[in-house]
Amino acid sequence: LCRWLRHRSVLCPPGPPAWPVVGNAPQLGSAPHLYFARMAKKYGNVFQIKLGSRAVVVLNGDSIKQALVKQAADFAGRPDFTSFQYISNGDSLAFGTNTEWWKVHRRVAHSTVRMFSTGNPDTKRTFEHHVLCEVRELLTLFVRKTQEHQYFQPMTHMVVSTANIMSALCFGKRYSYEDEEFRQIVGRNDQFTQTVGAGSIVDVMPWLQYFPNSIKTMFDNFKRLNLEFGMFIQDKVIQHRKTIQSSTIRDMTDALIVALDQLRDRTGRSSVKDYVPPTVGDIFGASQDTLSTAQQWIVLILVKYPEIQAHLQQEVDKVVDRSRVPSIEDQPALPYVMAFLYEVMRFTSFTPLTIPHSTTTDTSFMGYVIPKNTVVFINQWSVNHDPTFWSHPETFDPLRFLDQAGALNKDLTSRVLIFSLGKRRCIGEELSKLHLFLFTALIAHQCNITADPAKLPKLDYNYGLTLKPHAYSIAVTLREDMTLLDA
Ligand code: HJJ
Repeated sequence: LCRWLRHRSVLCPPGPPAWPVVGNAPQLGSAPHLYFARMAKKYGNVFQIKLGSRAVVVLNGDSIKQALVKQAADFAGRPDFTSFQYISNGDSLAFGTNTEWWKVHRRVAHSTVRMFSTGNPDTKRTFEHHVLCEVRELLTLFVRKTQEHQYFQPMTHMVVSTANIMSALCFGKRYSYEDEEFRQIVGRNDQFTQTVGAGSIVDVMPWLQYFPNSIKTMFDNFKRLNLEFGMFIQDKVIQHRKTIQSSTIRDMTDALIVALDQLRDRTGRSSVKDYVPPTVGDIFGASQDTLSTAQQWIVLILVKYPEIQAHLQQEVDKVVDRSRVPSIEDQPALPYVMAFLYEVMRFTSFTPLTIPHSTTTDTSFMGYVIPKNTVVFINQWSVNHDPTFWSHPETFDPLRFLDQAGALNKDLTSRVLIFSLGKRRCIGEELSKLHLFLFTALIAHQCNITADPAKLPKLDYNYGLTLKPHAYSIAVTLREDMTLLDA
């Protein structure tokens, strides 16, 4: 098709030569976003590769805004990838295609998330309370682990901790750190994100799943985890439907039941299936995975750069004395904490590529022709590490976001791309930023975290939809007194 188009003097995006059968898949390596950034230097921000037998257009830098904002409708699709069909039985909002019904549905999901987090001062207060309780549990556990083992691995505990906050909002229930069932449900984020990340091998060469090999094993595990996750969610929704009273909405599941049932009646779509489980599944699954990943990076960076940890503590101490704990209202007075968070998002770019997009129609884009149903990868990492915009992009430096007067530079923070843009942008952005602000301010106020001096922390990671840092060990001690633990 490309050759034919070139003949007719309309152009497909350029790109590296591809092998038969596998295409460019072997070149992706262990960090596809870095390979894509190298190819963008060579071929430009819009280039094309082949994965298996499929053409994939990769967008970098400024071209991303053009596609997702200016030509939003053309780029709002999702590919028919094999792995996506197993996520909530193919009914996931995030992985599903963009239809009229989907738009209404997304709006309901977004307002439900807001209703239990950043929607108004009351919901913010409740949300803050959940975060505070979970951070208190987490730090109590960390201090105990440090007393018992000196250095310990904090990663899985942070998964349970964030999952608990979201479980409280979604289902009105938290779990103990020892709860085996809950750890099973939220303990397989690595498998999930590796299977659905852009460039995942089963999606571009689906026939591999039928041969007995490591890809088949991985994919079988992925199917099992989605079945078990789906059963966990389904069970929650059934329990909620049994006990719901529309006069008192207890949690997000109740809110979604009311809103989606109403919508179903109003639009006369009574035959339509129940979209509550896939919607609450997306919200719970996405938030616990991404927020725990963010926390893992935050703690790793705090021990990697002790001087930055000290700087955070100094700022928090200046604003919050020992008689209380940091709260939402302190945010405007803590610009360094916010600068730190933006730098964590920029530097790690831990969602380096968004969930893959596809074109919904034949489209002409920045001088190229892209046919309908072409897979499109969005390289967020390339925006956050563009050396023509950021000075020393490979240096971790929160101060880049503060102006001369020490205030947060909003023009710069808005240039960090990690929640995507346009019709598919994240619905949890506000919740996430609030959660991570509270988490960071609370741990800076309450404790010292150090790395095992025998094993210096590295910033290596495993690639997937989210980048997970490799396992590391820390020690946690409380700072001079015990405000949080006594509270
Ligand atoms: C999950 C981890 C899961 C779902 C959903 C249904 C919506 C990071 C980015 C977007 C998030 C994408 C979404 C993920 C949904 C998970 C997550 C897991 C089962 C699920 C860019 O999250 O282990 O299992 O079933």
